[in-house]
Amino acid sequence: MTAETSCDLSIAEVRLTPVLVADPPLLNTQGVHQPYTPRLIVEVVTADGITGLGETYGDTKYLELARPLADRLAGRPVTELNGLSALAGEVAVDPSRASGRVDVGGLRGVQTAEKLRLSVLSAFEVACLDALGQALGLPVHALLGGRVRDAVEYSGYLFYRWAGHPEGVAGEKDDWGAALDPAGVVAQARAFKERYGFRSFKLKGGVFPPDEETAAVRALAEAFPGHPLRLDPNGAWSVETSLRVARELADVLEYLEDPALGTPAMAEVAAGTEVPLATNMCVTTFAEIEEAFTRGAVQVLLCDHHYWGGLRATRELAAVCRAFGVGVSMHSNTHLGISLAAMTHVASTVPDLHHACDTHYPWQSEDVLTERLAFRDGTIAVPDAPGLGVTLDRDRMAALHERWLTGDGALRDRDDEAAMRIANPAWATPTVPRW
Ligand code: GKR
Ligand code: MG
Repeated sequence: MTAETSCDLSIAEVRLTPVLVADPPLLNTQGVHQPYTPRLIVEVVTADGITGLGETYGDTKYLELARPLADRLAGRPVTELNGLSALAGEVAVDPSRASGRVDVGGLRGVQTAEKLRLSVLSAFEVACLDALGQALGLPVHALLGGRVRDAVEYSGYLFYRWAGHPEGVAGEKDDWGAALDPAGVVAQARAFKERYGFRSFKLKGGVFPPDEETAAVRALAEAFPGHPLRLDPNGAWSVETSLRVARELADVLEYLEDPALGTPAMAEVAAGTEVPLATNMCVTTFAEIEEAFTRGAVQVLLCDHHYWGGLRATRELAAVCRAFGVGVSMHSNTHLGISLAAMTHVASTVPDLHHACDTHYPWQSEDVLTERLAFRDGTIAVPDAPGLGVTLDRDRMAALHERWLTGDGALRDRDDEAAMRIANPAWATPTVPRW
């Protein structure tokens, strides 16, 4: 844009498209991933016809908030991001959706009305930044102050998994095979390294008894000497078990992630081990920071720009972490390329990002983009194209939306416990600590 040109950055239209994305049978403390996971694609269209993209959780409780927020945006400029936060705060949340408690199994931390709003807001903020970047001819990272690295490193996110979804459940097939023991986990890590070049690995734990998961991490350490390793049982262990695992794996772990549930338990574990503790569960809101940081419960905070409210909030969080000497990296849940691009832009601007970020992206065989983001040597090159640097493939998005419209309505809300009950009718998400 030259100095003489001007453009109308006011929002003319907001389009919301819920989609169902194929997801493999990945195991966690709650159960197993459904064959399809809901995501929401947000398009913010300016008066000049520029379309910015955002993505967030697509479950009904998020859609219920996204719709009224979308209705309030018409006529507002995409530059008014602080105003956007205020608008999101005005959207009423059905109290039954926000328990204020950590959800059972705790995968998304405490469920408050504010947290649900922030998760929705994040997609609108990213879409506005994408539109603004396109209008100015600048990448999103430039709007956040500029990148301090050319590529963002990601870790290979290993999961115990079945070869396929339970018999009789419709779902997409893949060639990863099962991983249910140390040999299976190592084979999965080898495939991840060959396909994507990952140089560090995280194992999702809380699935098998801790000794089995400890053995899997040992096997990874032997197979990949020098590679940073993490184990994340999503709070499934007692303080005693956490301390035992930390002792047994102290020489190979980069960090132990959410071994026990909640700040008091994490603080007790932290007091008894030199192994750093990371979390994406006990600190998922600004209100939870003071207690956790002053008690030394957490040494690495895994930010998820979805639940912290966007890319600018992620940078604010990184500044708070810096002040307390707490490391920062990125958490992920099932997501598509729009979110991976957003994560990559913001991660590229955080100076003291010393750990490879998490991503589920390799597990997603489908996307709504014309071109998938590609990992090289375990990293994603930071895009310098205007905006997020990604292009929506409308046909692909329409196909995934069609699945949302016509598929099993129960899949519109992710429920790993229900998915597990199909294979094991007696299954109930274990109360924590399980071990
Ligand atoms: O997708 O099964 C999963 C993960 O357990 C995810 O839900 C978690 O939020 O990856 C996440 C984590 O690090 O806890
Ligand atoms: Mg985690």
